[in-house]
Amino acid sequence: MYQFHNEVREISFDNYKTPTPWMNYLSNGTFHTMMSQAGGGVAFYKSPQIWRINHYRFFHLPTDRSGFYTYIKDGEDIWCPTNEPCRNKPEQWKSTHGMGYTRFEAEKKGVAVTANYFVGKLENALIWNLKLTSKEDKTVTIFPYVELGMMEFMRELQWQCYNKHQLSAYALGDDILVYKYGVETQPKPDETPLVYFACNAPVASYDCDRDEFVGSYRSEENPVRVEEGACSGSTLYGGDPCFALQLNVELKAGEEKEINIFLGTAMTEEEILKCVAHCRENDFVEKSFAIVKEEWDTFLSKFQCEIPDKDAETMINIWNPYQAEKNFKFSRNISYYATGTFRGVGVRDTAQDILSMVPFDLRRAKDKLNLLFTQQYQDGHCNHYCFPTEGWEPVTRIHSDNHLWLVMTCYHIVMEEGKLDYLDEVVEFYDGGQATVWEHIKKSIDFCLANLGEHGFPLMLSSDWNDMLYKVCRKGKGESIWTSMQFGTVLPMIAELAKLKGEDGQKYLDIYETQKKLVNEVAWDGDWFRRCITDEGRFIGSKEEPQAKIWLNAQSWSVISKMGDPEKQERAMDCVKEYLDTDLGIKKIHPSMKDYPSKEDPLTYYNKGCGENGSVFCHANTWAIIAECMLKHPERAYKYYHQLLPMVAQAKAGEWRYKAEPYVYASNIFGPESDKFGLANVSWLTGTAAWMYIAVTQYMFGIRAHYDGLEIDPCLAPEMLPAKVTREFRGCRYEITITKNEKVFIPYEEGRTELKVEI
Ligand code: IFM
Repeated sequence: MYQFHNEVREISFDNYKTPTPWMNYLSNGTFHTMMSQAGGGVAFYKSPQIWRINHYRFFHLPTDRSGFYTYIKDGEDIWCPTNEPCRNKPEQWKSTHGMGYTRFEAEKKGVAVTANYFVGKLENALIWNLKLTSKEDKTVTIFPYVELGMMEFMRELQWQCYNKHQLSAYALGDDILVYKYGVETQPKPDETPLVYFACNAPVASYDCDRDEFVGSYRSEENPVRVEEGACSGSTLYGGDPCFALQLNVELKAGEEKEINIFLGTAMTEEEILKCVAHCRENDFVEKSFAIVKEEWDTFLSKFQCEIPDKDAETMINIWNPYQAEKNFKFSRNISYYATGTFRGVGVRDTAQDILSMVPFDLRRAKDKLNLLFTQQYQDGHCNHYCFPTEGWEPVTRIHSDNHLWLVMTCYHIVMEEGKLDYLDEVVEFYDGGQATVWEHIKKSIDFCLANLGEHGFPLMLSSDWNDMLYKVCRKGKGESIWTSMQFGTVLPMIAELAKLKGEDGQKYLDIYETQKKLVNEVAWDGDWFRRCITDEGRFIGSKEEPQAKIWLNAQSWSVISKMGDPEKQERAMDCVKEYLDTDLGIKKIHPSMKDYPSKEDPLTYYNKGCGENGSVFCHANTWAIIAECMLKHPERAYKYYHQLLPMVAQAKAGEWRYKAEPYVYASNIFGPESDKFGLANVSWLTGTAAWMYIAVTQYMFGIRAHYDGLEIDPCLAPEMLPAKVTREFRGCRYEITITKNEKVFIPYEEGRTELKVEI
């Protein structure tokens, strides 16, 4: 079904019928497209919530419609290089996802088409680079097609019947199609672009009215105009819009014809004319593609490895950092699973995503973190989500963890840079006033400290990292033992920063000691750490409870925070192995819940083994890997890491059980208490991406940035040894060869550009 081609950083598919659409993201930072292996997908300008360009019918059958199609009419034969959506299929076909592009190679009756899709830096447009050849002289008619939608997907669902009459799609001159989303009360009319569709070949005709092009009781599978061989020249001032072009192409035997299609955005018609003229310049497409390639080459070259485990190598060098960058960019906004309708920039999620950007691009990391600081209030707490592009009001729920993630991310930025300057950047508070980054993170600590519960642990507030726990704290008394451990993780970080700044760090270490004592004395259950305390004072995650007796995070973070007494850490992680490991990932809790603590008011409505209720929660697995590395258990760390490599988990579960992509991590995998054990869910946009990358690079390889140098503290199993790693750090290329698990520290030396290290 698929094959990796690591030398060119690609994965190819020889069958379009994957169990679910297997996606890629094409993006220049402003114009974005999510595209499947069969050409389905969705394009948007900046935000899929308010500037979505085409329809993508999430969850509706048929799967993966609509997309970016080109119909080839060769006599009576009609087919698409994307394979979908025509029923008539090419004789030969292959598609490929690469770094920022997706390519289709197809052939039928002597006509071969290569269609390369990407979004370049030079214009905000999805470029479809088509190369056609024929074995004999032929004239074919080709129809590039996009089904447009209302830019605001939610408004479309609610108000389509009226607002569709405020849309227009028309021709600018003879051969550029324009779509105007002119709907009243749209949130940002002045920033809403026009959409254009153009190409660099003569246009015989076009359609802007979807129903004219597709016809009645038909679909994108069999548009009537394609069957008839000609577009109708329709425009649309009210109705359901589309872009379809009719291009009559003469092919000479053996000669290649190149045609480029541009689906782009610009603010005015004048600007569209300029953009299209630019797109049509001779070397525009080639130049644009070269930039995409070069940018990804440069980005990924910052950390590369060579190890015996080739699946791990594929993920570390290519797909894991690529996926993490998409999370950084899109947060949890839009994927095959997330409809891009309501989730903005989540403070908790994004702060974690930034961690994986730190070694790649400090400025990008800082700018994103600064955005999160704008969501912080003077008292130190944060909004939960914000919508900087859409301009909507944020979600203001107060969770116990959001503000603490800011401290961790800030710490890692400073460590990577080896300078304190970032702490002096000034950022506004959400409720007025401004402060330096340093003041912001101190407020995070203050807030946590000001919100401790009866037992002394941080109050859960609206929940901690685990969304499901919102019910234990509805009366405002529930406490989070895990947040105490998160607090305990960042307290030494802020203490170190304070010391570097010449301020008192001891007070943070004192708080740490108090929390640590509580963790060991109050949270310890005999064999593992309990998870939280309900409003009523009931301990969740205890042997005494009938269900959900053990929770993964409370064990892994007892190690990460170094709060658990050493023998308790060991015992807790042994229990993880014993009760939670499934050999296809580690479950988040055991046993899964049903009607717990009561049928009337259960903690969760998730079925057993699904999502938050006893699935393999991949994001949380990363912390177990880190914990095992910190305990110096290389075999166990490797086991947990290896079994979740997407291609490994997929092979083990079976392609048709696992279903999701074998090249990116999923958020969760149905656990053994479900009859769908092994089904992966919510791929691409998940905190797993950032943390899995951190787990392997910073804990398994053990390459960690410190203020005054680079620490290499590997915890590698024999399957990962010997390891050769190239890591860029403060302008120096470190070529590191690791043959054994021995710690070294390399003090930073200014001006050094290359260094070989052998361990
Ligand atoms: O931490 C959350 C995240 O914010 C959204 N997905 C689920 C995670 C665990 O509950």
